Amino acid sequence: MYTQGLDQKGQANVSEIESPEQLAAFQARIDAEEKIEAKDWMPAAYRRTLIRQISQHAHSEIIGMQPEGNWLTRAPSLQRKAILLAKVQDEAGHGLYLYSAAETLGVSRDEMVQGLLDGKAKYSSIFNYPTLNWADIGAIGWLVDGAAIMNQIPLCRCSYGPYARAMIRVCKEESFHQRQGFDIMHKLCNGTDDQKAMAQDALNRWWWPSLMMFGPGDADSKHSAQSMAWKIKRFSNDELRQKFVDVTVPQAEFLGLRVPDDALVLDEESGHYRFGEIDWQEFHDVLAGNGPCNAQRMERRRSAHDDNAWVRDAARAYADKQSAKAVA
Ligand code: BYC
Repeated sequence: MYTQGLDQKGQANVSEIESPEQLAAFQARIDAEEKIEAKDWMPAAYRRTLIRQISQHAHSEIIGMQPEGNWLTRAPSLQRKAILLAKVQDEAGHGLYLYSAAETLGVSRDEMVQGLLDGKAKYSSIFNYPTLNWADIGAIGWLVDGAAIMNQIPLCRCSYGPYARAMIRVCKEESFHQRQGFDIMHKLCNGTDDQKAMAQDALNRWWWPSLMMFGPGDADSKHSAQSMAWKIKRFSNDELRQKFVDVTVPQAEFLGLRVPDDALVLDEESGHYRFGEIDWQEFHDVLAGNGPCNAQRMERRRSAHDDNAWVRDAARAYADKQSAKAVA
């Protein structure tokens, strides 16, 4: 049996006695590409890793609504506003599927949300950067959703069934998001000189943070080896980052934009782009809460949670009434 809950650091608190035979049988199922389902036996550390990753992923979707929500009232046309509204609603939906997938592992949504509100649980570094103009919405769709797809398509083959299945719909929606972002960039790049300059400025600001989304380099990624052995992750952080650069640089060229990296060069032999050094100090500063918008994002999330307490109270009162009726 396992005990559930989150500890002081927001990590799943799971304890269990595990025999070498159980662990070997579990790894054999993983190696045979069997899906692990919610009621199956699993090592405590596998459960803990999934709760950590899926809840951080869910928090990212929810916090990720803020930079784009900022532009809902300022989108340049009714059509752009409707598209952006649909995209931001999709992100909320992704958060909900992911919280549900994590709940199958024995942690409650309330606990996960509390971990975020208390600042104990992480969310993606990328959402701590500001959206200063409309081109940033294009850059987010193109680069941030583009990076998200690169990372998330392999998660559709994750060994944990509920997470893998949730990711299939998420990825379909992310593909639409990426296309709408590219479409915004394309329009701007084919517009006036000022519009093209806006697109270039947005690329300049979002390029490096998008590369950081993939996480620390493989040598510094403390969870990767185990997560890959468990087939939670199918590719390493650096492999996915390289795939993203290889796909995205030709797209920037097609738009007539310059990727802000003097070291960027196509290695003809390998077919891969070599790129410059990522500023890991900036990444760690953002993770430590010192990015440009960390405080603002958390303050907004906490106030939204408090302002909407009445919705949770009303839903709870309704559910209580319904279950009282069912008993009567
Ligand atoms: N930001 O050992 P590592 C979206 C943390 S949502 C913050 O490599 P792992 C979208 C990492 O958690 C985008 N923290 O870890 C939404 C770990 O910390 P802890 C989110 C990061 O788990 C709306 C430590 O660094 N996507 O796409 O093997 C609109 C060591 O890292 C970051 C997901 O969550 C980061 N960038 O690999 C548009 C996808 N990177 O937990 C778009 C699912 C690393 O030990 N998650 N850290 O305190 C994953 O694939 C993996 O968790 C990661 C990290 C690749 C992110």
